[in-house]
Amino acid sequence: MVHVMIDGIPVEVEKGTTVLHAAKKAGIEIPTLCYIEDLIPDGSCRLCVVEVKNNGRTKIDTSCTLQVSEGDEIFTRSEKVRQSRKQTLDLLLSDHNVHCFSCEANGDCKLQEYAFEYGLETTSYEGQKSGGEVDDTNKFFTYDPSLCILCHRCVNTCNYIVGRGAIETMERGFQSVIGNGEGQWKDGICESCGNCVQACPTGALSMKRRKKYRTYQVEKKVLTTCPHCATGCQYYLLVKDGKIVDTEAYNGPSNKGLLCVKGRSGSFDFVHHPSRITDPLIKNKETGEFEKATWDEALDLVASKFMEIKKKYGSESLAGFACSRSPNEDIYMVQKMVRTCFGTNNTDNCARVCHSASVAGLAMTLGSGAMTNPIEDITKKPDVIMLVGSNPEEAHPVVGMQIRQAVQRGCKLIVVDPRDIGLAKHADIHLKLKPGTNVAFANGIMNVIISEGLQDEKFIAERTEGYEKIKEIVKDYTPEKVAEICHIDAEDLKKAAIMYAKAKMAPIIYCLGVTEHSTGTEGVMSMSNMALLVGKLGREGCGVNPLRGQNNVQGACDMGASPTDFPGYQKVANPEVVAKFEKAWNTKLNPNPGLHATDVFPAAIKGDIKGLYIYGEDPVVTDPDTHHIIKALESLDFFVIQELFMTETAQYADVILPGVSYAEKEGTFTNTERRVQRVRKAVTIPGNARLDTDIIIDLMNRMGYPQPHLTAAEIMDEIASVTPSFGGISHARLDSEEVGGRGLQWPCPTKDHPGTPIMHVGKFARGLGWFYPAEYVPSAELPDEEYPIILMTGRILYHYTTRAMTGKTEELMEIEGHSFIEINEEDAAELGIQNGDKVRLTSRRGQIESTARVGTKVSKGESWMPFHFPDGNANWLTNAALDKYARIPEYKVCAIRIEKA
Ligand SMILES: Nc1nc2c(c(=O)[nH]1)N[C@H]1C(S)=C(S)[C@@H](COP(=O)(O)OP(=O)(O)OC[C@H]3O[C@@H](n4cnc5c(=O)[nH]c(N)nc54)[C@H](O)[C@@H]3O)O[C@H]1N2
Ligand SMILES: Nc1nc2c(c(=O)[nH]1)N[C@H]1C(S)=C(S)[C@@H](COP(=O)(O)OP(=O)(O)OC[C@H]3O[C@@H](n4cnc5c(=O)[nH]c(N)nc54)[C@H](O)[C@@H]3O)O[C@H]1N2
Ligand code: SF4
Ligand code: SF4
Ligand code: SF4
Ligand SMILES: [Mo]
Repeated sequence: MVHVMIDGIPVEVEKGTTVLHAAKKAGIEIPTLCYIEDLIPDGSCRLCVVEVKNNGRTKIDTSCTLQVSEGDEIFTRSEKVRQSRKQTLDLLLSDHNVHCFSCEANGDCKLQEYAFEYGLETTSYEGQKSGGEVDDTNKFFTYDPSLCILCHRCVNTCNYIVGRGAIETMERGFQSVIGNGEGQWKDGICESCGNCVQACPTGALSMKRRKKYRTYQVEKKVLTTCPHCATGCQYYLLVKDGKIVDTEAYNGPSNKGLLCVKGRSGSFDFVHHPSRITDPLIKNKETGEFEKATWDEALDLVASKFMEIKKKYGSESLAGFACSRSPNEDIYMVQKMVRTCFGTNNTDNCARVCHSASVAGLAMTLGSGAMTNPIEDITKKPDVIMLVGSNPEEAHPVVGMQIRQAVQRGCKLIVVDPRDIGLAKHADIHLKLKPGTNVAFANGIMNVIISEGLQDEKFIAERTEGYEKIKEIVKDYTPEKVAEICHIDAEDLKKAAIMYAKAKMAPIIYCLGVTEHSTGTEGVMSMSNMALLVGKLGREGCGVNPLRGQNNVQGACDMGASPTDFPGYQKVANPEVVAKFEKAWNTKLNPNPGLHATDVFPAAIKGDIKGLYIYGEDPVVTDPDTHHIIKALESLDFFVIQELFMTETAQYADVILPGVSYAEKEGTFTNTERRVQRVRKAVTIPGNARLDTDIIIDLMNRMGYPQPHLTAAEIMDEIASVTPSFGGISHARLDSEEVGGRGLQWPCPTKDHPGTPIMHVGKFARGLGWFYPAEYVPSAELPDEEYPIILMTGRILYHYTTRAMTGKTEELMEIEGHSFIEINEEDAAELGIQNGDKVRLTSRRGQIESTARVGTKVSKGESWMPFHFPDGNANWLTNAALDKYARIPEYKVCAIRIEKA
């Protein structure tokens, strides 16, 4: 420890601490312009200088670089210091276009703030300002060199925090400017995340939307959770005149002050979009047109129709799905309505088509289907990361940024993905395996680990079961055999196995490339098999980590929107559980597990399901084999959807009930780390739309279940009372100083429990970890002469699922607005297809047109396309083959034919 005096205050800090940090500890703020926490100091702005006296010597130095020495007497505001800072600011202003009144950053500029503080109105230096051309080629922001003080915060942020390296300091004539090397901003690899803009202390980098407001006009800033992916980034919504005008990243536990382009720029246009449905709509049976109705008309019709169907065909002829984009409180009420009023367990959520294989698989092998370790833990600590079938740079971009930071820090990266995803470039080993062969790959890894003697015998003996069987099975999966099945190099497989096994800390991070297969659950269990074998579970920097998809899909599963589970994974099949909920909800409940969402559609075609309630999903766009989904919806007697927009699916509804978006209500989302975080109301409800929970509660009452009206906070109290793992969670606690904006990670059984960051420490949730004996089984539909190419599907950075929300942000549509298909150059050559050509794609189920992107991103015989775009949606082609355990469809593999259109 070192002892120093700062402005007369004695401070004790660790050796190696900078003066800047020591001052902070003493509660003294030193002005900085270029400094970024956690990075090696740039020391370029020189504003943070301090005066230090020690052993009779005095010096002026930058506090961000200078480390404290025993006995230092430090002055942060002496006359010398003030003069030095004034001089620095004077110089900065000499080359700064001081037009503060018309500058968008007026009132939100550190240079302006410090100039005021140090009494500078203009510069004392005469002469020409260097200026330079404004670069406004980025869709969302502008760079104005005449306002740039070359502090490098933007470059350092992009290089070392975002890890993208899209910009640099360049010499242009006599002057340095910031930009993308040779061309303009748009020509580089910038992903428009805007983190550099938020880091800029002046107006040099400025969001274009700031033209529409000034900081002092912002009437409130509301801290909330991003409504897109399950990273759970925290940010403020900035509200002016009752409308959201901007966002500002908050230093949340999973996002560390970062956002991706969708969170920063694609999360509020949709809220105020004119296409929002704001009145209940009933379809006129004769004209087929929707007509506005009153709430009483609509709710009476919905309640009476469902009760009529129940009377005529029985409870099991009804089903209701919950929306994984909506808060826990909403989802809890939806499943409660289905169970208490419909009288069935036919309830589900989009996890069915997403990570149901994780929920089922990890519950079987470990006892809990959730991500085992927090994001910070698996990106800051490990020495190896194994990334399987996950494209976090696009699908969980703020996790992707943290993985890029890990690689920069020296962490090794193994990427197991059929495509050259962005992170493959940063990987030490990229196993570009054939789609649908994950189980063979994992068995191959285990074969190598065992033949090298790298398995953790102690862990296996003390904490697992089933080892002998899996050992027998993987004997057959020699590197050579696996190399042949997976189309990879046997040596690379060996290297990857050894790298993973020998690592001190190594998490497996995986996503839909593992789950969305007809053998998805076995794929997931193969992930836990690998981790069990080397004892990399239940401890720091390790684990088996499914990156959950939707902002609240973890929550939707936790809240019991599941045909087999009540809230908190309490089983419908257990009569004691049913009895418990009968008591809590004061009604008789159906003891039979329900149908999975993917089985509900075929059941509707068969006539077994007659009435369907969908709360915020768009299966016509997102479920596999669109023809069969439309046929199912058309087969229903009565179909109701509760939505924000007139989606493709909504068009098939008999009644549309307008709900509200995340920015218009209170509640909670649970991110992929099992972290329950607050969603807060920023703006008022538009038109005649109503709170989703109020709609559900009114319906419950009209269907004969006496459900009192509850606020979101009161609903959470009810959830806590029936869900042991949520026992300690309440809105009041989440808002409290104790929790400090960090959310609570379940299991959190009691009000004084701090939450559980890492699962399975010391003991698995199921007792012993189970090695599942998985054999490789090929995908359901393999290429043949007629349909010779494998089609994989997935997502891109700029759009989110159906684009219901991101599609309302024009700039995102301008960046990527159309369907495309990635084709290997050899296949393209054989087919006479060139980059940019229109192509016709045909599978056994349908035909669409799209545009070819020819290259080597996918291997020969394989192709890939997103499902975001209506002008050629992959789901007309995909195969509804289902996994036997989780009933998840095989979105990642089907066979198609490609022709020039
Ligand atoms: N921008 C954006 N982000 C999103 C979403 C979005 O729509 N847009 N959706 C959210 C949702 S709902 C989810 S579930 C997540 C999904 O996130 P991810 O699962 O990361 O995204 P995908 O693009 O579906 O697929 C991931 C990768 O799997 C690879 N893959 C395909 N087949 C195989 C295989 O057989 N084996 C292996 N090892 N890999 C394979 C693909 O090449 C792809 O790179 O993203 C969430 N985040
Ligand atoms: N080919 C292919 N298809 C896929 C996938 C794939 O990889 N390939 N991935 C699958 C995956 S992982 C998923 S998760 C699904 C997603 O499929 P969906 O869940 O169908 O897609 P979303 O676009 O998220 O639909 C959410 C809807 O809810 C509405 N909504 C949002 N918030 C609220 C709210 O608070 N209240 C109300 N009432 N409505 C709200 C939105 O307007 C939107 O229309 O797609 C699947 N489809
Ligand atoms: S927007 Fe993001 S990717 Fe683009 S330059 Fe700025 S930090 Fe880098
Ligand atoms: S653009 Fe902003 S952050 Fe970047 S160097 Fe210039 S002033 Fe600093
Ligand atoms: S990473 Fe996900 S949660 Fe974070 S801002 Fe982007 S879309 Fe939102
Ligand atoms: Mo998903």
